[in-house]
Amino acid sequence: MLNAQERAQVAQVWDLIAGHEAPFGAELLLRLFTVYPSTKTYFKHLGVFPDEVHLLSHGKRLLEAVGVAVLHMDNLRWALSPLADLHAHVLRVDPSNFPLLIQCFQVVLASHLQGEYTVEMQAAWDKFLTGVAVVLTEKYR
Ligand code: HNI
Repeated sequence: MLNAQERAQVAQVWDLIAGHEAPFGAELLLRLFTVYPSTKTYFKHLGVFPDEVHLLSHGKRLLEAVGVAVLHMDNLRWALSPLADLHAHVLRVDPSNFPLLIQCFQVVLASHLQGEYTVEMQAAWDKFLTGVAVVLTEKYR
């Protein structure tokens, strides 16, 4: 899926996030819920204005799963299989929500890394996160 250079770029950016999954994940969710309020319908249990504790705890879980995906870039289908089951069969998240999350993810990375986040890194992360989304949504059929 990703070539050697793209893998290196994804790993290089992940090194900056690893260890800070909770704050990065919380910012990602806050952006997602604010920019695309319809995504909040899946998180009704967090209330109309999800508090910071929930954003941090769910954000941490989400980003930790992205970390697992980074470690298993070659075998995403295997590594994310239980999460794919959860999103398709239990949570029933409409697949159209995944590109929205990817877009917010890109904004989080760009706003933190600024000039360090090269166009090549953005392209590599787009390809990588799209691969994650494909795996998380393919069990819908
Ligand atoms: Ni997602 C739960 C990872 C996209 C809605 N999600 C999880 C969990 C992980 C996770 C990890 C926790 C699983 C557990 O507790 O066993 N989600 C991911 C990843 C992506 C993603 C890696 C995409 C890259 N999820 C989305 C999207 C939505 C979404 C796009 C809806 C807009 N996820 C949920 C909901 C839950 C969830 C809802 C359950 C939340 C809860 O509080 O239990």
